[in-house]
Amino acid sequence: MRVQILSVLAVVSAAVNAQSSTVVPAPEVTGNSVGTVYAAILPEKEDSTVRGSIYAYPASNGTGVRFSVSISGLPAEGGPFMYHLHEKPVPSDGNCSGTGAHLDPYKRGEVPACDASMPETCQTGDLSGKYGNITSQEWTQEYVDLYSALRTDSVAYFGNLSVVVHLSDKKRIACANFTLAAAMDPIRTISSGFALPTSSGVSNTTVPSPTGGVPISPSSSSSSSPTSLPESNGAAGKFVSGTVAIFAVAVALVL
Ligand SMILES: *[C@@H]1O[C@H](CO)[C@@H](O)[C@H](O)[C@H]1NC(C)=O
Ligand SMILES: *[C@@H]1O[C@H](CO)[C@@H](O)[C@H](O)[C@H]1NC(C)=O
Ligand SMILES: *[C@@H]1O[C@H](CO)[C@@H](O)[C@H](O)[C@H]1NC(C)=O
Ligand SMILES: *[C@@H]1O[C@H](CO)[C@@H](O)[C@H](O)[C@H]1NC(C)=O
Ligand SMILES: *[C@@H]1O[C@H](CO)[C@@H](O)[C@H](O)[C@H]1NC(C)=O
Ligand SMILES: *[C@@H]1O[C@H](CO)[C@@H](O)[C@H](O)[C@H]1NC(C)=O
Ligand SMILES: [Cu+2]
Repeated sequence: MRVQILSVLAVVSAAVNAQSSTVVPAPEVTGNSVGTVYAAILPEKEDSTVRGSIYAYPASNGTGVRFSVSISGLPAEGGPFMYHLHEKPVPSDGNCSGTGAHLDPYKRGEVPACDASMPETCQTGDLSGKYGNITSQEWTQEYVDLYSALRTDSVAYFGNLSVVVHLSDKKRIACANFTLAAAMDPIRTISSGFALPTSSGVSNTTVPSPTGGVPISPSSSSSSSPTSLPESNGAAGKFVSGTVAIFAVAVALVL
């Protein structure tokens, strides 16, 4: 009996150890090529100078998501700043506490800390852990994260979630929902667009507005691009909600 109990304990403790020391790597998310552009635009609050946006595009080869980060007005003290995809949207009152924890669909947890040399082992939403903290008051950066999804059928989908910017002590200083900025429409071909903020030429004057247009990356801005973007997110948003409404009516009729 004692031997049995001991061996059960050994198995349990081995399992616990395995769980805490082995991080299951996140899979790369393929099939992001067709779809949509999402944007998180930090709200302009009177009591904060922080402004900016994070655009999320399907990676050009379909694997992962290309993030374009542009943030300005960060405080002189309190850095380096961290930012993450969080697991819940921002409540309507704008309180960043309501966004919950980091997006962590594979339940890796907070510890051990993300090792940027093995980004697949980090929490999916830990963008600053994987690609670096924000170390100045103005920041632009672009990168592809292979583990994020714009496909709604992936657990790593964040298009209806949020991004949160933190001080070094984790205090939440800004947050925004991601929203659909444009649905890519292969039929229409509009080649005009904003230039993306680039890593050279940091600017605090122009943050692309979600209603003013959609920035198009240097790599996809040529007129031969097979994809295109409608002029305003209003149209895309109406189209989507219209589709949802039709679907809801259809469901109602069936039921
Ligand atoms: C897609 O491009 C990324 C770099 O942006 C690369 O790491 C990845 O292996 C590529 N995937 C495929 C399937 O080609
Ligand atoms: C964020 O999105 C959620 C869900 O769509 C919505 O309820 C909430 O009001 C939005 N938050 C803000 C600050 O717009
Ligand atoms: C934000 O929400 C948290 C709890 O979620 C609460 O403790 C805090 O007082 C709220 N802040 C404001 C400004 O309402
Ligand atoms: C976001 O969308 C996904 C896929 O449609 C869904 O499973 C998830 O519940 C949604 N999350 C929130 C917070 O709305
Ligand atoms: C980012 O800053 C936090 C807080 O200061 C720190 O714990 C973390 O190690 C930093 N991450 C990187 C990748 O430098
Ligand atoms: C941009 O930043 C520079 C220096 O950081 C400042 O002098 C300038 O007034 C800022 N412009 C705007 C529009 O905030
Ligand atoms: Cu966070």
